Amino acid sequence: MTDCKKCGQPAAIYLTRYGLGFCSDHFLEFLRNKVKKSIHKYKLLNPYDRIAVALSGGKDSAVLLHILDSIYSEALDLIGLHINLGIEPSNYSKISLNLARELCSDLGREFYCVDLRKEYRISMDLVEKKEKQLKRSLCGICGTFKRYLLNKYSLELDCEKIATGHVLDDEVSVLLMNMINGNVEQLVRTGPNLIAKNEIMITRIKPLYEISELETMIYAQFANLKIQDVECPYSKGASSLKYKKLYLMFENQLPGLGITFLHNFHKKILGPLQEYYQTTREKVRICAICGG
Ligand code: Q46
Ligand code: ZN
Repeated sequence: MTDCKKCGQPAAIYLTRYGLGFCSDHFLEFLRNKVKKSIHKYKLLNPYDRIAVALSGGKDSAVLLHILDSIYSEALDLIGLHINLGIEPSNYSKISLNLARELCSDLGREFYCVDLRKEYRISMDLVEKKEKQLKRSLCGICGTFKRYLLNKYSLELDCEKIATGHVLDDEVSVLLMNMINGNVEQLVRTGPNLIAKNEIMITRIKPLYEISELETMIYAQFANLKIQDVECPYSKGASSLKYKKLYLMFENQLPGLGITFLHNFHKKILGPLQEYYQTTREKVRICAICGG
């Protein structure tokens, strides 16, 4: 039996990637410190920022709010922002909303919910019924609604930034997907700190950028967080899930591959790619203006 690296008590978890064991309290501390390091490294936060935290009711965003609240308690003004997507099967949206609201109330943080049905008189249930007539995937449409509404309401709520619960697994699998499909426009817009380019956009930050989904799962369990345990009924067949499986296959063969890929992409590939993208975009714009 392994002991906790910090206190010598029997370890509740052994992390093969680091070769370290921790009791539950010291695992929570270990993960908070990891997030803190990413926040400093990527300059994600300033003291007394007002931050909207996109809360889905699921584990990653719940862990994000819990960690930010634990690290910064008084030093950040945190607001939970939830989008009710109107998904009735398995009571999905109702349960998600209640969990997100409850977490904010437990932590004494402001909570705000935006209802898709009130905004657009549409729900994801209605979108699903029309799926065959649509050219985009359900998750693609849902993602656009969410990005737009999170941006709009975090600005209306006078927030400086919006924090999302994207974890390492999400980032690596999306990078893989965009590289394989040659989506340069998407590739140049990745990273933990997406700074707003104008006043109608808000800066988007990802404090869990270097944290794996397995780590958020363990954190949620050790911190006794109540989280949505039902999968979204419309997630089946989503291509992002297929790329995530592909990534995990690689990661199982070569532990640490994901974080190395992410670091190398940002250190060595992103800069030249952004330069290339700027020059080619400029050419297209010139052609469009002169009609050539
Ligand atoms: S809620 Fe929406 Fe997700 Fe459901 S329809 Fe897809 S994107 S899976 S995170
Ligand atoms: Zn310990």
